[in-house]
Amino acid sequence: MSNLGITVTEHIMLQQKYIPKATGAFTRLLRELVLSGKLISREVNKAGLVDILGFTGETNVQGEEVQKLDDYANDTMIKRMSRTGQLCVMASEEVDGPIPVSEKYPRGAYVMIFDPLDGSSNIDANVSIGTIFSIHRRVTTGDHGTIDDILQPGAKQVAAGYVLYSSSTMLVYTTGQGVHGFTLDPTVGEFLLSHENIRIPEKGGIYSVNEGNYHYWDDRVKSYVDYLKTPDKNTKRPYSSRYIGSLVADFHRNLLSGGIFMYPADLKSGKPKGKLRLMCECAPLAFVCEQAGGYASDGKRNILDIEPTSLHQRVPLYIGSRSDVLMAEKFLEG
Ligand code: AHM
Ligand code: MG
Repeated sequence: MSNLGITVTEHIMLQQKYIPKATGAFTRLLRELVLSGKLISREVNKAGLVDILGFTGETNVQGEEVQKLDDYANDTMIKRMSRTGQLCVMASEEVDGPIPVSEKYPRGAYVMIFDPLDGSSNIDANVSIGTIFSIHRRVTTGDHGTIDDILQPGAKQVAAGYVLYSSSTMLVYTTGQGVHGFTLDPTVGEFLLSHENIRIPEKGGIYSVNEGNYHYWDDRVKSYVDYLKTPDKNTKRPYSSRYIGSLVADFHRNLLSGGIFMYPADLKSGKPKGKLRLMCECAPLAFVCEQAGGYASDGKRNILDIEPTSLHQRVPLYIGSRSDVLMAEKFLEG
């Protein structure tokens, strides 16, 4: 019988039976995450109606202006996830260092890293945005978790996914048993399974990149993008260009349709530098992508194999259909 239509909570509980010695702790954690996604979705949806749009006037650790919805999403994630008693420490794109779990709550065996509202520069224009999350098992043994629990390679993730706030709100997640997508039915307030076992096409026909940065790219990146635009019937080129400028939305479209999303290193700051953050953006999407049959690279190596050295580390990102990302790596070899 098809599972379509079952709620995400039922799905998480069904998945639990595949995890040896599962105690239910992980299930409780994911359930709270689902609720956080619903709360953020509610605020995003009414953003145009109440005085919640606009800047708070503060800058975050990345030097960007913080918007009120970013604040709300960040607070919601921290408060709700702390209460589960399943986390020992957290990290957020919006917060400089590790976020301890309040003394009021017990500490648990997991670590959560998140980008509370990715693509938030798009909020004012009603463009899709998303929450990205990554869960690891803790590796330290003290009372509280530490930065060592956070700085683990993506390959160690036990779960990852995102909530996409768009024409409908979707939750997509993996616990290493494939990738599953749920659409929020606002009439009943439940995420219902709508995309079971998502598989990304081996090769796509879309490339997504901010081509305005072309002149700041390395020649090898330019050659790859030029190649994608050069007509050739055998390899179905030219590819179509699609770029929203909202990572979750760009990634999600390519996950379903096939293609490659890139944020190459550029020379805007004088030295080659990627924009996207390894821990809270690239690694979780890389895990989702790999579980769907795709691949994510920094141009040379698997994103999931990178040993992080700092919490807000940025890396170049090439992610999507396997054969397209492998082709990008080939071009970048030089
Ligand atoms: P954010 O986390 O501050 O919102 O920045 C990340 C966003 C991604 O969603 C998107 O892929 C990228 O920045 C777009 O960058 P650009 O405007 O340089 O193309
Ligand atoms: Mg972000």
